[in-house]
Amino acid sequence: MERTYLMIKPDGVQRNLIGEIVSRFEKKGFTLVAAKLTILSKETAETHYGEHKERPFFGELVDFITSGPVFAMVWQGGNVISTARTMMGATNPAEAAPGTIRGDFGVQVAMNVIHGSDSPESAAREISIFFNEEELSAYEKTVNKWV
Ligand code: RTP
Ligand code: MG
Repeated sequence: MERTYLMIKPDGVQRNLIGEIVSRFEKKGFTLVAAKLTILSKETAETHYGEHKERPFFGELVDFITSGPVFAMVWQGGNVISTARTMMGATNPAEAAPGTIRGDFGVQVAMNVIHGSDSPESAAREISIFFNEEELSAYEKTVNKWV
């Protein structure tokens, strides 16, 4: 069963969107296997976004993601990595389709509400940055046979 790392960014937490966003993934039929509210250290943020360290916006990205609590989550389900990215919408909320999380709730590219792993390799790497193996609850929901 596939797993992905999703993170509600500081703007989403400040704007009281945790419940709305968790609800979308629950209703879709995915299973939450870990979650916590946490403030990232600069080191953790730089590790998480390491692929962007040469980009001009890297400093702003790290400053923003460490500016307040994030809601870190691991979700499980069939094809969850790419389906979650579809549900999130385009990186720039101005271009994200209505009905997607970024399309419905975002305006600026820097404050685009949510992060999601973009590949199985990223998911494994990112999950291990934020959660220990013991924090991941392995279980099955019987309702999932219907979705
Ligand atoms: P994320 O990693 O946060 O899920 O977003 P993503 O895959 O859709 O986009 P990515 O290319 O990985 O970019 C990471 C984050 O950097 C910010 N960004 N700012 N100022 C800019 O031009 C710019 N471009 C990207 C965004 O907040 C993006 O989510
Ligand atoms: Mg990315």
